[in-house]
Amino acid sequence: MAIAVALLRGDSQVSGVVRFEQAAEGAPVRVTGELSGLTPGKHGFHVHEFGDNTNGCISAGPHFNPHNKTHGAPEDAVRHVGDLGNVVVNDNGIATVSLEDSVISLTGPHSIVGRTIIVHADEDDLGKGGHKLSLSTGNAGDRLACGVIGITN
Ligand SMILES: [Cu+2]
Ligand SMILES: [Zn+2]
Repeated sequence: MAIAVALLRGDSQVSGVVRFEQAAEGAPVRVTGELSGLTPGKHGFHVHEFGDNTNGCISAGPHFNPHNKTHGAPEDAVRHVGDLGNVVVNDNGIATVSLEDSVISLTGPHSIVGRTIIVHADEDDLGKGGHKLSLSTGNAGDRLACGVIGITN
């Protein structure tokens, strides 16, 4: 069992904690947690390439994309490894994160450990919005909060 955690913070009031659990190498990663301070609705949620927040969330670089694919939905065959879709925020500004993903990993070439998880200002269009940014970022807008993913127990 591998477990990792990230504390998300940013320039805004948005914050949260996200946990990642993987029973064994090759098993799906269970992602759970809670984010607060967001506007109600959908917000893009991705793993970005770098574990660097020195200049805020922008230092985390682009979506984690080791295979040079275009942006997509978590269930798409063509997606970035880091594409986790959207979180859904309720009327109290809270998003309860609960998802499972079989592409990200906590070990090996798809490892997200030492990279950054980001929640965005806008909805990720999952590559289907027809915007010039749809196939790179899902046009998800500003980076509201981010945190480096680190191993824990
Ligand atoms: Cu992102
Ligand atoms: Zn992406």
